[in-house]
Amino acid sequence: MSKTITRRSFLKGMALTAALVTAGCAPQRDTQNGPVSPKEVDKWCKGVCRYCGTGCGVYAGVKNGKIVAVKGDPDNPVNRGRLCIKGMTLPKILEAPDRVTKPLIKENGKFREASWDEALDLMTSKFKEAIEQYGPDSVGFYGSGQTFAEETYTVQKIFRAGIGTNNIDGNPRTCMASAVAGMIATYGEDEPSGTYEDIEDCDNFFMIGSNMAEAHPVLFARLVAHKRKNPNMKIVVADVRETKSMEIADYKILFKPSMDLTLLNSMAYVILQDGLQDDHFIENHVNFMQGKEKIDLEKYKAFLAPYAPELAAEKCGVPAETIRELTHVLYGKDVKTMSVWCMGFNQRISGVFVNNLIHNLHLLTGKICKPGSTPFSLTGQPSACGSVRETGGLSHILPAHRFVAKEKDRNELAEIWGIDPSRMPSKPGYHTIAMFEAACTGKLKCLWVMTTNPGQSLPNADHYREGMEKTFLVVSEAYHPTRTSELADIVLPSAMWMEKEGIFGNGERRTQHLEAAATPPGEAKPDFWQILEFAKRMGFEDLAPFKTPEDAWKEYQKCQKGTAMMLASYDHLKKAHGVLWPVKGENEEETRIRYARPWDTNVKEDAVDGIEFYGKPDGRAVIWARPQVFPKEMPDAEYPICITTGRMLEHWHTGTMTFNVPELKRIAPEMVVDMNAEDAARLGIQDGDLVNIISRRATCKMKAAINGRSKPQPGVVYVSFHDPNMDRMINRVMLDSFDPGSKQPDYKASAVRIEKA
Ligand SMILES: Nc1nc2c(c(=O)[nH]1)N[C@H]1C(S)=C(S)[C@@H](COP(=O)(O)OP(=O)(O)OC[C@H]3O[C@@H](n4cnc5c(=O)[nH]c(N)nc54)[C@H](O)[C@@H]3O)O[C@H]1N2
Ligand SMILES: Nc1nc2c(c(=O)[nH]1)N[C@H]1C(S)=C(S)[C@@H](COP(=O)(O)OP(=O)(O)OC[C@H]3O[C@@H](n4cnc5c(=O)[nH]c(N)nc54)[C@H](O)[C@@H]3O)O[C@H]1N2
Ligand code: SF4
Ligand SMILES: [Mo]
Repeated sequence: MSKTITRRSFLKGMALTAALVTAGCAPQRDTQNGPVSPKEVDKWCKGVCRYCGTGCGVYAGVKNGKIVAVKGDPDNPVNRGRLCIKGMTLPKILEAPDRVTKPLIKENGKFREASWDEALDLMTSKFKEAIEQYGPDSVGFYGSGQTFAEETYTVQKIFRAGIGTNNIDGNPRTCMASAVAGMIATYGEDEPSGTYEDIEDCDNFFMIGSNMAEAHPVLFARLVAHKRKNPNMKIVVADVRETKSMEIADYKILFKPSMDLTLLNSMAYVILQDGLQDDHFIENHVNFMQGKEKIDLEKYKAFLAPYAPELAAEKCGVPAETIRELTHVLYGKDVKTMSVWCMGFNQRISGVFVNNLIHNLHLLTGKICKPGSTPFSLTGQPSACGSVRETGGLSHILPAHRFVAKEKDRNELAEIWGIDPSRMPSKPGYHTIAMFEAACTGKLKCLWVMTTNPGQSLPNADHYREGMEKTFLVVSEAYHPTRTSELADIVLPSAMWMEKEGIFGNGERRTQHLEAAATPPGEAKPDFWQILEFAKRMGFEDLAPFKTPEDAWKEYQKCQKGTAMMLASYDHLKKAHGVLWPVKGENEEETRIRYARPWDTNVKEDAVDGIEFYGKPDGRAVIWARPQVFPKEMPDAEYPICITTGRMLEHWHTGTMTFNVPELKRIAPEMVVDMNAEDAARLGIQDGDLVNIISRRATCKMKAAINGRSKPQPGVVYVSFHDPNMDRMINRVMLDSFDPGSKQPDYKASAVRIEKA
């Protein structure tokens, strides 16, 4: 379906953005002293919003050791003072009544308060016991893209070089693993070549598998502002449901769930059939691959033949003439195009393949390495890049984009860390699903979970929750109870956001420093402190000789030397409003575009066109021939509907923080299931009726919304996963299939039946 924008719908889109994003200050209510105005604070401390991967700069207003106000940082290029509604209400997450303020130990099924010494002694004795009896791979750590870089860097070092296991994984596996694997397959290096500035530099914009209006609202505001200045620019939004992001689209494309591989291959077909490709770029900067085999352009064309628009149209649900038109609009000659995607691509059984396919379109047309022309993978969490992908926070990667599987990489690290290379475990660790499955089967004896809530966020949740009960579970949390902390044996109370100092790295390679501005409640302690205490008690103090996060950062910087991923120094980061890596020279100058001179000095001086994809041995990026893959669970007679899940503007993931903010809770007090009006009518369901969502795994019960926040196509329903209520906790329903390459779960396609409750 293609639709051209009317003036009225664009204005509606503008009004929407105004509601989503506000500039300026947000005074917060000081619970003791009544409202404070931003002028009355003792000081403003520089930091970053703790929610999404956009990475908006903030100033936190502090009064009597508490954060009582927040304002957007006007000098931060990401947001120039703007914040969305979640950013505006940040201080309220700190003062919540369910903050956990003392360590808790579970005894006979009940939690009791304990001292830090008692909790940490118990924790480390259990870890030591398991390691002694069952070996180092019987313990694990499950972390997050919401930790600080110093935290994950330190903990992964202790687990690998100390305990001797690669059982370090985290929620970016559920989020960014397919984007990482996609980029490594295509460029040999992780993380995007472009930056957010490409939004302002592009002529046309393609959003697919992303709902920026709700998930990256400040970036969406930048896009709307650009469109306002350039009314002729074309915005294409493709999704399996009508989303808020479509309200500003010139082309709204509704395609069949999981059939975007067919759509993108069809667009590649049109590029080559209509001669839109950049022959010089292809000749100099690209290889073609199919499986393990290097192929040529002719063979790639033959691979694409079954995806001709006339053959693809019916399969993906987009008319052939629309596929042709879109391809010309987005990838025609002499237009600068930015394409963005997020979980609609990554959270799929074919996540890596579909990532490759969008890079293909840019590589075929040479729309990369130039301002305004870039494929751009949006990152979800505030520091999935900075704190996990860069520090080595997944079971198969090591700090500074190194790999566990490469002996050279392990040896390099051993040398930097001053340890014998034999201490670096070479056996790959558990990826997320394997880790929680090992808890279910009893192989994983002890698990430390930090800054993530897998008891709610893992698919097939009932199953993995059983595993969490079985294993000795330690949970570092800011709140209690959560759907994970309730299953814990020990809960460690954590300082959060700007109650501690540290570094985040956002989705555009921007490294940013957060000042410690407020005092944590009760005995809550920074996660970094907890990690150092753990190291000390486990006998690995020598591996973490750090007093401050800055000490850890300095050592981490040594790991970056000589790699393509040089980050800025602490001193520089404290002053700057974020710095784009790789930094170069004495002034630590940032890099706007990777793989291209003059920006990226990792590129050889004599590289053709000043472009080199240096992650690959021959400096060439790869165009991959990747076929359509179908989800593991397709709708059938018994479960005829495809359920897809995701997020809404006002809430964050498992809701621990945002349900604590009255303004946000009021707007969306509970999650509902968005349904298509035709489906609802057929099933005798009216707006607001309670319905059962039944899958092969579990049944959830919630209200139906018809013409609600989003309008799914017939045969599709949508639920946000924020609600912790067991009836509405949608991950109980979802299938735990995952991409065989990236091991990222498919949260975007399970089969269900809907019945009026
Ligand atoms: N308000 C808010 N913002 C957030 C977050 C939050 O919890 N709340 N979380 C942050 C995090 S960690 C992340 S990862 C990002 C996620 O940001 P997004 O990926 O933008 O958000 P989602 O809603 O998960 O999914 C995006 C879209 O994928 C679509 N989709 C479903 N099936 C398919 C399919 O087969 N193909 C394609 N192409 N698309 C499909 C969905 O309909 C949905 O609109 O948001 C970040 N920002
Ligand atoms: N159905 C479905 N499920 C999904 C997804 C989906 O699209 N659909 N998306 C997946 C994705 S992309 C992601 S990123 C995950 C996110 O899933 P999770 O990471 O499990 O969700 P969060 O609510 O972000 O969990 C963060 C936890 O850390 C706590 N916390 C906050 N600050 C701190 C701190 O400083 N220290 C400590 N120790 N704790 C802190 C919060 O209270 C919260 O409980 O969900 C995944 N699950
Ligand atoms: S757009 Fe993201 S980073 Fe910016 S204020 Fe909103 S939630 Fe925070
Ligand atoms: Mo995410």
